Amino acid sequence: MRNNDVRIVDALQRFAVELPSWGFANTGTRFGKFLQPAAAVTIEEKFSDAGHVHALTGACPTLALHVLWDVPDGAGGAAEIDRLSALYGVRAGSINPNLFQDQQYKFGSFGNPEAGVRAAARQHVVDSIALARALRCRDVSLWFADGSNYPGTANIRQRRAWFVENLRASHAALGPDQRLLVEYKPFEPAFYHTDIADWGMALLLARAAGPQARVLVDTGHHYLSQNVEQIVAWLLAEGLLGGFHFNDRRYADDDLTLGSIDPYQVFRIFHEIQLFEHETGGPADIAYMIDQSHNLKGKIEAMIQTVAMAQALYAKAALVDYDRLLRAQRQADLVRAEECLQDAFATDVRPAIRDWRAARGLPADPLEAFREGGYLQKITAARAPRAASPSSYA
Ligand code: RM4
Ligand code: MN
Ligand code: MN
Repeated sequence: MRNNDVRIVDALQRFAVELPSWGFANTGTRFGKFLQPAAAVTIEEKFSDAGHVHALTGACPTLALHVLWDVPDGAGGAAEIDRLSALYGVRAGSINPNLFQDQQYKFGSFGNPEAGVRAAARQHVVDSIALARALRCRDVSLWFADGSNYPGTANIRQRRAWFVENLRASHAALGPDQRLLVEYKPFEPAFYHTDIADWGMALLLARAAGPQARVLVDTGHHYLSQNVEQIVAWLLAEGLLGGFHFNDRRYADDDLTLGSIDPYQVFRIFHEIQLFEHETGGPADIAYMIDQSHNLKGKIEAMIQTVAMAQALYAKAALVDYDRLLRAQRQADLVRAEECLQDAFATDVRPAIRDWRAARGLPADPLEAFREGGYLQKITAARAPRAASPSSYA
């Protein structure tokens, strides 16, 4: 047990997860939005909410920014972001260009048949890289809505070539310490083909882009029942796993709270990563990020719930007995090998996590502390009176 406590503390010490600015704003489904009076509208409010989550959990030092929604002036807005970072105690994290909302992107961005639109998309990415550099952010994270809805309407190979071209040009704009993360998704908003449909396409495009490009795995971007931890293991082996967008799903890209549907899958992903670290003797260089925007749950409450769940599952994965596991695997001792994972997953890590929090001056139960701390009441009073202002997202 003592040994377990040490492993849990080690795991918590090295685990950090990035919050999404859009997770604090009003969002919804394509059918409607249910507005929350406390939802953040301005970038200052998003920093304030993220700072509060970090103050309660100690695990979220960075905030992902969406260029169009948060820093529409690009690098010109960097000074204001720096001011907010200092004020609220969270740094700017990954920078997310927006290549899907402008009217010109109706038929795609990097894959658009019009050269002028492809050039505009490329320029937006280059500008986003400049913004990232001004903010000392390492990762520029690309998600494309590009694709087509009907067979025969798009030249798939030609679009692939345009993607290679634009990704190479974007990569050329990176500073020496920056990375380009390439996200994949097999459906939505395009429903016949998407230009980067799966991890294999993302891997090939990342390789074609250049040595500082990596693949980003959004846990909601797979076909049902796909083995995501196997993809993670392969990307680790290829040295191309750049980061995650965490969320749970039941059917499609549901963006549900992490671990709410299948906590064992998240555990298995963390297990593959920590086993890789154990075997290679060094940390895997991975950006853990949350990509959730709760529509019905309270936004900050759900974000704290997510962070606490991520910490607990990461800590559980740290408890796998590797010597026993690897021996059992070698001997094809199936049940014993499986038990190694199940024992770790079944361990109650909550007491050790509470102790870790207390030792760092954090509330033992961040959700309870949030409910009792008065922050929600304060921001509701301040934000509710103004006209409801839904975000432009989803
Ligand atoms: C996509 C994808 C991206 C996110 C957009 C808004 O489904 O997950 O990461 O930026 O949604
Ligand atoms: Mn995502
Ligand atoms: Mn998504």
